[in-house]
Amino acid sequence: RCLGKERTLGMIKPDGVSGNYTEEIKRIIVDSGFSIVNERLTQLDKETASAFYEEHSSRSFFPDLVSYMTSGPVLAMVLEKRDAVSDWRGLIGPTDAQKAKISHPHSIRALCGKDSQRNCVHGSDSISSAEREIKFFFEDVVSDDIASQHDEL
Ligand code: DGI
Repeated sequence: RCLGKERTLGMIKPDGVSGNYTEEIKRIIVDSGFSIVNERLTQLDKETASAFYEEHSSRSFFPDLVSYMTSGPVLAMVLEKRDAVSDWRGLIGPTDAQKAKISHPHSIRALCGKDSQRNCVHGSDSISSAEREIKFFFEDVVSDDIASQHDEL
């Protein structure tokens, strides 16, 4: 791993995968200077999706968010480059895809997102979130172990 490089978690959400945006998004990722150092296509269940978005568990949209995130497979990717966390957030654009289409027309959410929930892609919002989220998908956290840990919370 080169000095100065950083890693973030990128994810293509169920609408992005089922809408056949995977190849186009990967092209944008590589053309923007990221390396895709690992990837995993997986189906989240209710427990794992709830654990991933735990910080939003008290929000009114949480049940809808969990059913959306479990509606089909997601592609989780470890993305690496200098300033990966903030550069990937910049590339995906604002949370609300409707706003993204106006303010960030070249962003990925403008390309394939629908609204503030079905926004096609995810990106870690800080270096510490990136570490947690990479572990979540790539150190076997998407497994029965974590689901049962979450149940005990
Ligand atoms: O980090 P982001 O994905 O840009 O945004 P976030 O951390 O504030 O929210 C995480 C996800 O929760 C977001 O991608 C979609 C969902 N969400 C956020 N705000 C809303 C929302 N879903 C609905 N339905 N309505 C919201 O206002």
